[in-house]
Amino acid sequence: MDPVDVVPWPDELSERYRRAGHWRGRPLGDILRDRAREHPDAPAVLCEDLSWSYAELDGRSDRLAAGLCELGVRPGDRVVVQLPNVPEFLPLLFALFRLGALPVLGLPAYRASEVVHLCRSTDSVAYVIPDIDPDTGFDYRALAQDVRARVPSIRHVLVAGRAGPHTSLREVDAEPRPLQAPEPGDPALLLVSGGTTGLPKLIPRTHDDYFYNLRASAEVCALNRRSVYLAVLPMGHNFPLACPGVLGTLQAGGSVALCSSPSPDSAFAAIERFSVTVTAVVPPLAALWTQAVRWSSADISSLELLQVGGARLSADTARTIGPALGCELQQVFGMAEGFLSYTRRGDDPETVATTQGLPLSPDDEIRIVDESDREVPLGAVGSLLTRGPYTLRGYYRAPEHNCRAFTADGFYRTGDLVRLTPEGRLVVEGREKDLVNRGGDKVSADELQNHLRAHPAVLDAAVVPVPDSYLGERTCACLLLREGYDQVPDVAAFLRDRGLAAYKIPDIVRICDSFPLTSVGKVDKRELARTVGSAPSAGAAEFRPGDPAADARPR
Ligand code: OOB
Repeated sequence: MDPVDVVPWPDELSERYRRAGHWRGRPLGDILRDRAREHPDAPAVLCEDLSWSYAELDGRSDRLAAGLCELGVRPGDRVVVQLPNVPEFLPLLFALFRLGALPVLGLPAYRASEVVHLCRSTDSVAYVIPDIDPDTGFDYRALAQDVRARVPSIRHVLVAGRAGPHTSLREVDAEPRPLQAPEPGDPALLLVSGGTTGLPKLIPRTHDDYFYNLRASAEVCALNRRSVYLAVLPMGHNFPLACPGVLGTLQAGGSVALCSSPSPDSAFAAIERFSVTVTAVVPPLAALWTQAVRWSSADISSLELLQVGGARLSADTARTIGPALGCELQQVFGMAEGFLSYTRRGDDPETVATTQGLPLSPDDEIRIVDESDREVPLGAVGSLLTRGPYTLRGYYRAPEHNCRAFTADGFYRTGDLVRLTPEGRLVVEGREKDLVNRGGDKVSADELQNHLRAHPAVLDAAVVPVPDSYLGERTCACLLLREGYDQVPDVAAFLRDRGLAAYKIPDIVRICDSFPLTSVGKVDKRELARTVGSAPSAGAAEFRPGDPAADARPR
């Protein structure tokens, strides 16, 4: 990897993290190696009628690594992976880790706009997809044809399923061969940032830092060989992947069960069938499950721990979760960039309901500051800055953005507003970054505004969150129209045609005469959000995303 692509930790901190035993100098591919040696026959992956032992998952990963090598995938190459929670995801990840090639993890909801950006900004050599989304009928193979035509670096499209014009992932198979292990300080994967900029930034996570992230998370959650983790959220996201998620579970020697839909029916059936002990969801799903359990006949008594994170969980909802689902609740505040904060097992229920817990690592350094980067008094609300053994030091290939996103001494500006309780626990109070958090799905205002401004009728656009009882926030696009236009009824179709993921399509479109401005002449988003949230406009046109996969709202 070109050294200008990633920003390393300074030597003195690296040394500290090694001495503390956080960084152990082992590549992520070893997670599986150790467990396959210790208990080869234990179940590693469970999905419908399929069950793969550790030995089987290990062997499949080696064969796939060799197959990818034959295709010409080399150490340091990038491979965009856009898979739902299918078993093939896991051997693919381990194959790439072992090869030293970097998975670039996209979400299943991404469409051409997002995927082309991921492929182009990383010069990826391959793109891995499912065939068809069984719920919506969406054909990823057609998307891949479009992507391939637009991104010349993509030499292979690999399909988990029926390949159509592309290559079947099953055919990527060869006799295992010795491979040069990657350096533990090298990036192992690229995660997508929730993002506040026009195009999402990529987050390099090293073998050392991610291994620590998932191992320490597994310890906090007390995972062990008897743990059965259900992947409900898409595994391309940091939370279900490594907090502790599927990788943390495998590291602990437990079993990973996969569920393709987060609906209560599917998830509860999977919990019963596989005797799931732990899973992770976003707040709207936690609320939905808490309601749905009353009408469900499924036996979910095996569930010990429900992790909830990704967006604000109200204390009222939090208090109902444990009693309704018969399990312990854990709040998780985290980010793909690294920093994680967990309530701890055994914390009293009020602490779990009202705080986001303690930082994961004793070496997480946090500062809570005002607009001038001065620390606020203890207990006051301020912006969270952080650095530590698993928090990035710079986005991938983004030197200019990095100057703004980090302090001179390497603290990451999270964009979250937090305070500390007298016991030192974190409470997330709000956000200063310009995005809409739609129940855990992040919509960058800047990215959406740029798409909206491309519409012939749109002179300017300002995207703000509006409160929503189910998702927490919904997306409102405020538009100024060009002369001669008084409506834009086709906004949703326009955005979909531009290849935007369905969850980014505004929930509400509002035509405005002007935008409120700050004293320095910028659009005053806070004021705009306040007026939009408080008074429905007579002229407001309302849109629902056309893609039912876009949100889990019961209709
Ligand atoms: C997780 O990661 P991202 O990268 O999709 O989003 C990070 C942002 C945070 O900066 C914060 O604004 C928000 O999502 N957030 C929360 C939250 N957890 C995340 N806001 C309020 N309360 C929470 N509990 O969302 C993520 C990554 C790993 C674990 C959990 C969540």
